[in-house]
Amino acid sequence: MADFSEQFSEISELLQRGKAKDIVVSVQKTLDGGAPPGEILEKALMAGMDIVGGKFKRNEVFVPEVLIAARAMNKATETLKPYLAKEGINPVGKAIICTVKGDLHDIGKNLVKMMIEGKGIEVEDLGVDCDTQKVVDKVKEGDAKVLCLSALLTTTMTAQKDVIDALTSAGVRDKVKIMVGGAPVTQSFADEIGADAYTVDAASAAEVCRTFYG
Ligand code: B12
Repeated sequence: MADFSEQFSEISELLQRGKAKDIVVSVQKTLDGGAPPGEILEKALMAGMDIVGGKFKRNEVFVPEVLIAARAMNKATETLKPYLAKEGINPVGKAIICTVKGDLHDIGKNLVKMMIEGKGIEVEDLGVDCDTQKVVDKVKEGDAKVLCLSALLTTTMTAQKDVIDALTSAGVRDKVKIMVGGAPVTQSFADEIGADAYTVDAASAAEVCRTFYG
């Protein structure tokens, strides 16, 4: 088994420094060298973002640095996408995803979207800071079987409950299975707000999502 640890730390470094162009080149080179895409995601990109997260928490870096690291992360995951999403040819069904009202974090959402697409499910992305009413309208109009709600702040995770309550009031709660996630979200919070599923990461989110399509 080849050892890609040097390439992984190079990618992690580039992510931390927010080098969007260089990281794309480095990820592609590492893929061409035979590294498994899932390992690049976990051991290089997520590992790099963890380091940025730690520094952010300790006030060693600030919002602008985190933003450029996030941009590099999104570019790098775009490069990985065709390699991760290999299963689906004919979509087995549709899902909706968004980051809830008041919340601008989209890296986790984008990863969940990508992994679900990899299971052959078409995903409509309503973006970040998504209005609760917009989600309700989409569920009403659409043929989506699953709704995925992402929240990264303790102050916005309650908006996941707002969406569920609004769907219930609109009489369409049972049209969709609702999955919730994001760093502050837990299984017990998911149970408390009446979500159908919670998972801790994108890979298991995709596994669970796929089960809702029979
Ligand atoms: C990047 C980042 C930002 C970037 C976001 C850029 C972007 N395009 O996303 C910017 C700079 C904009 C930002 C801003 C802020 N941030 Co911020 N940010 C982060 C950081 C460093 C990383 C988040 C991330 O992308 N992680 C990597 C991804 C892959 O992980 P993830 O999102 O958790 O997703 C995984 C799982 O949770 C799961 N998942 C995610 N969504 C879903 C959905 C479903 C349905 C399922 C099943 C699973 C699932 O799967 C994913 C992949 O495995 C975190 C620190 C951290 N360690 O989390 C802070 C953090 C989330 N931010 C924080 C804060 C405080 C803020 C600000 C308020 C800072 C400020 N003072 O302005 C603002 C708020 C802006 C807003 N209104 O949203 C705090 C939140 C504290 C709290 N408990 O509420 C954190 C924890 C940092 C800290 N320790 O203080 N931030």
